[in-house]
Amino acid sequence: MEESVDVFKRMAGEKAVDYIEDGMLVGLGSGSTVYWMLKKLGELVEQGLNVNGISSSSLTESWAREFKIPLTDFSDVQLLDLAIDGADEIDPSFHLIKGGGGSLVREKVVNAHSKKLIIVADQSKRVDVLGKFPLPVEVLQFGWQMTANKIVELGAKPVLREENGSVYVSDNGNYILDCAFESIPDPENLHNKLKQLIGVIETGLFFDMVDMVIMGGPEGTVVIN
Ligand code: ABF
Repeated sequence: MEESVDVFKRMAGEKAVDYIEDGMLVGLGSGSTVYWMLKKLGELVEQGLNVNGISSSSLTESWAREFKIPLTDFSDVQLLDLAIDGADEIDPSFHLIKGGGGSLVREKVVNAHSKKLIIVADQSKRVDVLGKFPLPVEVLQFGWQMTANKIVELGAKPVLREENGSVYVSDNGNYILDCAFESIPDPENLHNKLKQLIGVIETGLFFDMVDMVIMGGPEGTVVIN
């Protein structure tokens, strides 16, 4: 089972490079599905494809360097042609939960400054209503307990993320609260309420951004737009 999920991620990630054209500025998302996109893109770059990427996490940056994908940053670039990213949950309206890998803020910055966003995922990420996956919310370290209390008032059970026995610190130097809500039928409304709380930097709810979803599953890759 574990093995087939990896195969589905690989199929979706590799398919996404079909949409990358010569000369494009590409937002490079994060996660294990995006890894396969990067690997394939590296092969195309070696064969002469001319692209420049902007990474959404330090791990993505290290993979991009490994695969010799040229990188740039927002000091040089106003708008990307295409961003390709993963997701933790995708609902039928293409609302997303992201941030399981801890890079939600940079992913949102990159995706928001792209003309087009493609999400790559294995089919297990598809849900009817968001919320089974605890919603990652990036918060300021200072006073994070107060921020967590306010999030409880919105109906969640926030848990401070840890990694290898230590508190997890994002690429931006912040903490992440993984917030279990019963379900999230109105992602935009919840996002707006969370963003009003002092101490909340960003939420892992993404909406009105996705143009296409490429999903890997037993039937092969399915492109939904
Ligand atoms: C990133 O990759 C995150 O937003 C998300 O947590 C993760 C998706 O997971 P996967 O590793 O399964 O592709 O885009």
